[in-house]
Amino acid sequence: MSVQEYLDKHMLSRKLEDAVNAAVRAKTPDPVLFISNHMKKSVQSVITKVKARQILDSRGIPTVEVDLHTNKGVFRASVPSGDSSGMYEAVELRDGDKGVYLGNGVAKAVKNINDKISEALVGMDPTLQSQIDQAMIDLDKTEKKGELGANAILAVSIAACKAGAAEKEACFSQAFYLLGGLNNKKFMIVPLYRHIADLYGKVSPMLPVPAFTVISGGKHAGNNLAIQEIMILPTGANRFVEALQMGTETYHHLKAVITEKYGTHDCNVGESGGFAPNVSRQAILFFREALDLVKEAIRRAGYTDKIQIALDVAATNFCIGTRYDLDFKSPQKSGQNFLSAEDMVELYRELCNDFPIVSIEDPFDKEDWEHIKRFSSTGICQVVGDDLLMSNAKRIDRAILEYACNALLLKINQVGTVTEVIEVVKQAKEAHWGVVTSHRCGETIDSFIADLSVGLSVGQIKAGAPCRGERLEKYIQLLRIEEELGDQAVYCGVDWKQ
Ligand code: 2PG
Ligand code: MG
Repeated sequence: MSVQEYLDKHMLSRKLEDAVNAAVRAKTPDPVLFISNHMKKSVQSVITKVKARQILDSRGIPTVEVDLHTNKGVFRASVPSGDSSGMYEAVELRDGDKGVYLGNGVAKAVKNINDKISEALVGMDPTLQSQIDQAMIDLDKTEKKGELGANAILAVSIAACKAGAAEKEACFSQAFYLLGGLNNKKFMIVPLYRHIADLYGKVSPMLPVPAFTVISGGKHAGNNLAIQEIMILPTGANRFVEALQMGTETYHHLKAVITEKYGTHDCNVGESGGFAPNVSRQAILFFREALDLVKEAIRRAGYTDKIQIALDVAATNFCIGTRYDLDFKSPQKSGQNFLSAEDMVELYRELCNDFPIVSIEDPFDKEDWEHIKRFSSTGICQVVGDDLLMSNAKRIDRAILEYACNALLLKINQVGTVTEVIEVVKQAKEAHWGVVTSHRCGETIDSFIADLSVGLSVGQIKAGAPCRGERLEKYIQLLRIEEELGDQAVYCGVDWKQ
């Protein structure tokens, strides 16, 4: 092909002329940079390669990280993993070779990305999220993504979402320039949360209320507390930045309260950063004593009435038959600390009365539909289904039909693609449920769920304590988003149930 033929084929002189005109109209101080950016943006973006690697999550357990290459850049994502898992969630593919990372390696998932997924996605437009996700679902061919691994598929799906947002920025700003539009970068950026809102079908972005884990127990800590998490919700803040400050100050006051009562060794933290004190071992005092510590910390911080409390009981972990063993972690069980489901209903009722508890997650075993329904019908507080639902569309359907709970705990790695995540959020919102976007105990520094919570305007996010890098990355991304939205930023606050 001659040079002239090449220029004609790619309409280069026209594109160059457009770029020069746009630079003149924009009165840019740096025309060469402007023109080169403009030319780059006039090229349609396509996926050119998908490259994965095995990394470690915050617990030191292998997980998947992916670099999705387009002809415009490289977009990185990684996936979390948790302690609880169940038969209804998407399958996390692990190698199972006990001699390597104790069987937890993800080399197969990585290979699936580098070979099969990369080959299937090369050439696709990253803005077409649902087509990308469908291509991976078709390639996998199993109901729970067990062939390629949900950990492989989700990592690519998130990276594609990031690439899609970046590409929209290009198209959007090009349209502005061509229309002789604004030379103001602020108007030209399509951030990730906006792209997610577009994929949902336009919702107004909102900053969620954070549920900071301040006390850890259950499987997340080595103390004697059966309940997995006690969280604080700064619903009385006016902005996210204020919520972060309130939560963090209370967290530090709690450290002092625990130190005074039990000594510094009880300030060790659990997997999500909550303190892990050993509380008194009598059943009725069990929850109450931990809640007293939190209530006192809120008081000392000066936020009584502005901060409310949420619990993740994760009761499946200590349900034995039809009874709940509050001493399940103790090697010297007294045998005194069993409660029936009826006792548990009564206990929750009393606790909600005595403490500002507004939300309880998994108050009963994941198959104890009868008692969760009974508890939800009291209307005392928000009842969140986590292990109960496993973010599974069919389980959510059943729970909606049976009025089993009234909020979804959204764990994106139990779903497996961004498109399906959006679908389950729609499902929950149509039922007028609350939605809590959730981290996992094994996290990475990927902050995708922060953008997701804003883009889908879910109202609530739980991402652990206001400390430890992998938890903070989510909260700090929310700070950045609030800053970027400026006057347009809306913090859910008292409207956290959305
Ligand atoms: C939960 C989560 C997050 P895991 O139960 O809500 O705290 O825990 O990731 O261990 O399932
Ligand atoms: Mg939970």
